[in-house]
Amino acid sequence: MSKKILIFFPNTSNEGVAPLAVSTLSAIAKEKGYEVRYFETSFYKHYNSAYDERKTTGEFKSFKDDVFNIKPYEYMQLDFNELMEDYKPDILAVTANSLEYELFSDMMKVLPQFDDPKPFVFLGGCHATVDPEGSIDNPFVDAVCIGEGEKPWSDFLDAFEDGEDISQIGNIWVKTESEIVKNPISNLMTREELWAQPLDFSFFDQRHFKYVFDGTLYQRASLELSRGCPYDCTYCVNTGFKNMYKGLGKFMRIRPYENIRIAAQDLMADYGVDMIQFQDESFFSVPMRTLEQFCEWYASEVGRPTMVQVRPETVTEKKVKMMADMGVPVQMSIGLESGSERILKDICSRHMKVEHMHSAIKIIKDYGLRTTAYTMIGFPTETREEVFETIELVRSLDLDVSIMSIFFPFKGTPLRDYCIERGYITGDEPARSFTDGPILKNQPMSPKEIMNLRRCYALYTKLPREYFPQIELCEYDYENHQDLFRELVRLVNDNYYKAWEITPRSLVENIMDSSHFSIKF
Ligand code: B12
Ligand code: SF4
Repeated sequence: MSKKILIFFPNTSNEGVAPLAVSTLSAIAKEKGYEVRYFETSFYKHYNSAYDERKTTGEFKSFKDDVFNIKPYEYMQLDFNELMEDYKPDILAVTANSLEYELFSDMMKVLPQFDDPKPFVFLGGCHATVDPEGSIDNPFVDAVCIGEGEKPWSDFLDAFEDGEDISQIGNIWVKTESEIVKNPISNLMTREELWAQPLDFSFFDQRHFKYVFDGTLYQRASLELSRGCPYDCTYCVNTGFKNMYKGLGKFMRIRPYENIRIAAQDLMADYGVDMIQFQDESFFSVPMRTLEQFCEWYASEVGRPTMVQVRPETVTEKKVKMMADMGVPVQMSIGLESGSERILKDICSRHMKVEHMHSAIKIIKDYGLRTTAYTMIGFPTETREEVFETIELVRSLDLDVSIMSIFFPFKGTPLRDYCIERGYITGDEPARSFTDGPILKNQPMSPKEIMNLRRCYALYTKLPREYFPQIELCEYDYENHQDLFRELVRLVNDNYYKAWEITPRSLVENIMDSSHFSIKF
């Protein structure tokens, strides 16, 4: 009988996220003959998530969790326990970033004890990579995978299947009876190896694919054109990954052309995908020839909307024109982070001028592409005046969507070390969402001021200046001005996100398989 795997994604949001890690792990395991099932926590109501918060503060409009069939939070643990008891997996494979790791740990604590043999709990993903020590110390974890998992996972499954020694595999730390074996990190995979395995999207239903873009409902899926990022922003986990992999191969790899063509064709044919989101951290960092080939191919063979993420200083008219010439709707997400050049240079190590951001956004808008920009608040040493430099920058850019997050010093990032050295954090604080309160101590702005400013970000950046006195009332005394706040958010929603609107009826009619949706209309 084949061995059984349960892949577990402890998602902390109600967005239908379809992680590429799940598709990768599952494809490799199934090819080896393992039986694979999947459990995710995405469709149990998570309260106070960043997603909810952004909707109530007017940063974006979303239809998703209003129509998804979301179960009460309390059912999440019950369903997980029941599945674990019924299915009795040999391996529990967990993929988690730092927020999800916290949820995983909490859920394992209330899982009933297993009769021998208990499942082998294998943790991988971003959190295990940036905090392998903390992760392997977790009493529920048997092994962690650091960094890229394709090869270690494959080697592990071969050994596990045959009952062989699993303690000598590169990238894996594993508990044995006497010790914790910490194997070194192997070389990064080459671009040929990295995407060799076709992905398995079979665990994902309509909730993971549906996406509204400019008033139309699409079937969206994710792919990578490249992996790795050439920059070194101090707040970013990628910088930690890059340092970890120093001397172990090329960090930024470009996907072979034929490989991405086939992957996209499969998604369109098998899952009816009509929109592709590229998960590359810095889409315009691929070589010009790759981009030319991409645009030619995407326009002729896919011809559907797409979403990419770009750095301001990689944006040139030539590249944007190529994207626009594809003749499909394109959304460009762009990390601005701050309107203060001091914060950008001295704190974030982003050596760019505010004028770069202006020119990048101007080019993107001139070619009629949609813009979504990301900013942050609560950087170490940031002042209120600097936050207003960010707000003024965003106002002047007239973006389609802009989202502000509260800075959190994730493990593995240089800015975390900076914060610990200066006593701004102890280093023991659990990860928290980008809309939860800040954790840095001894800052020019109090945590309350940061929270209040973030809450009013959409208002400050979208509404005409004559509303500022009213916004200030909401900012300084939210408790007594909640009605006014809701009214101002309604104003933003009604006036700035019109293109996103879609009627519930047409939504339902568009959904091919409505069994996963609760009809509330
Ligand atoms: C695409 C992406 C998203 C997408 C999809 C997320 C997803 N879960 O798939 C969206 C937009 C939804 C998203 C949202 C968020 N994201 Co995000 N995201 C990314 C991004 C850019 C790429 C991830 C990806 O698909 N990589 C490709 C896959 C194949 O790689 P992978 O997931 O790392 O998996 C590999 C290995 O880790 C390993 N592996 C993974 N799991 C397992 C399990 C086992 C058993 C084994 C053996 C191996 C293994 O093998 C895989 C193949 O090599 C990363 C940046 C990055 N470089 O990772 C940030 C990143 C993961 N995101 C981050 C954050 C903070 C978030 C948010 C919390 C932001 C927010 N507050 O809204 C949310 C969380 C939402 C959620 N529930 O997932 C941070 C995480 C930091 C941290 N320490 O936790 C990252 C690292 C960004 C950054 N540079 O700081 N994100
Ligand atoms: S450009 Fe983006 S992905 Fe790259 S290091 Fe900076 S924040 Fe991270």
